[in-house]
Amino acid sequence: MQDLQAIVERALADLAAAPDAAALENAKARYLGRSGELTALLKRLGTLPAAERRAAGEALNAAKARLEEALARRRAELAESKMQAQLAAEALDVTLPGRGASRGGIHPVIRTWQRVEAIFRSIGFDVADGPEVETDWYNFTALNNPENHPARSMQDTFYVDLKDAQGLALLLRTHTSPMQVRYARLWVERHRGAKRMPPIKVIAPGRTYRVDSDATHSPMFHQVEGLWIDEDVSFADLKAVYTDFVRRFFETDAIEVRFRPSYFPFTEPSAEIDLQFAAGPLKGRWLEVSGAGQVHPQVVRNFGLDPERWIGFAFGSGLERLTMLRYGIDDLRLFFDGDLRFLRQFA
Ligand code: 2NM
Repeated sequence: MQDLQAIVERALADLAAAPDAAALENAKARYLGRSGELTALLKRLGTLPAAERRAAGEALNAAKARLEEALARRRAELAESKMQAQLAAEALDVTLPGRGASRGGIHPVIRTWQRVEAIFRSIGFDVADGPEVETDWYNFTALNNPENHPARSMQDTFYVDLKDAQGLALLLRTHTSPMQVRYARLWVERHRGAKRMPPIKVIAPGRTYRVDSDATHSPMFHQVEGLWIDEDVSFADLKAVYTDFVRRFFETDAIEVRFRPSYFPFTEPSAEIDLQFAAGPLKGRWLEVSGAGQVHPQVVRNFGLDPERWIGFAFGSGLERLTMLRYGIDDLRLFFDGDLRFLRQFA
């Protein structure tokens, strides 16, 4: 069995040295395969004299067991190093610095929104926001819009294919005044039974929607509406508050403010508010900036208040319009194009 000793040593060396799974399986075939060297010896076992057969058989089986054990060990080694190589190749260095993100900017209309909030907060107004999908009641009825008013038509208003819990139409709010109705009614509710209800002083900035799209109208636009209700709030207060607002908003006292008679269903009397700069590129032209008026008695009633006792004003301004005047922007569409050459100027 000189042969066997040599075969086993060679086989153990080959198996241990196999560089990969394919080489290992080849080495296995050379010794343990159907025409392998050890298999050949096993096949010759039957030709040996009976006296030698037992010892030779034991030696061959022991040799076979050693080779199989060596094969299994090398298989495990190769599998382990393959996995380690894969882990190393797929490793992520989570400590690397990022590739860098560029800094965003605040959209000019949102800058206006923030400015308006800061100014009105500083004179004691609360800021309210709420649903953009409104009920017909809050958006129109509570605001004294007649049932057949054209603003209520499908031509002018985005209706939603859903009804509220009472089966009433839902729509995208066409102004932020429904939020003021919500705010006023909650205010009244909260102070029910109190000795004295504090004044309602609130602005409602936010997105509004109308079926309108051309060079000077977009289907979504931003409004801010203001509301001040107390027992003695007058049109003079409206003039003072709004004049103070535009002077602070445009950062100049060289602005004249003019109130022109107008009509809105939710105010009586109603006015358009115009302003005129005494200097600068817009100097000398009356520019329309807002609608306003004394809140209509029916609307006060819809707030849950007695219009014989409670009185006040409301106004509504477009944030796009205020932004265009403040920065000298001449095309509304620039706000919606997302052109970085435009937007970067405000970042
Ligand atoms: C405007 C013009 C005039 C207004 C009225 C109300 C409310 F809720 F008190 F009835 N909020 N906003 C109003 C008044 C809005 O926008 C051009």
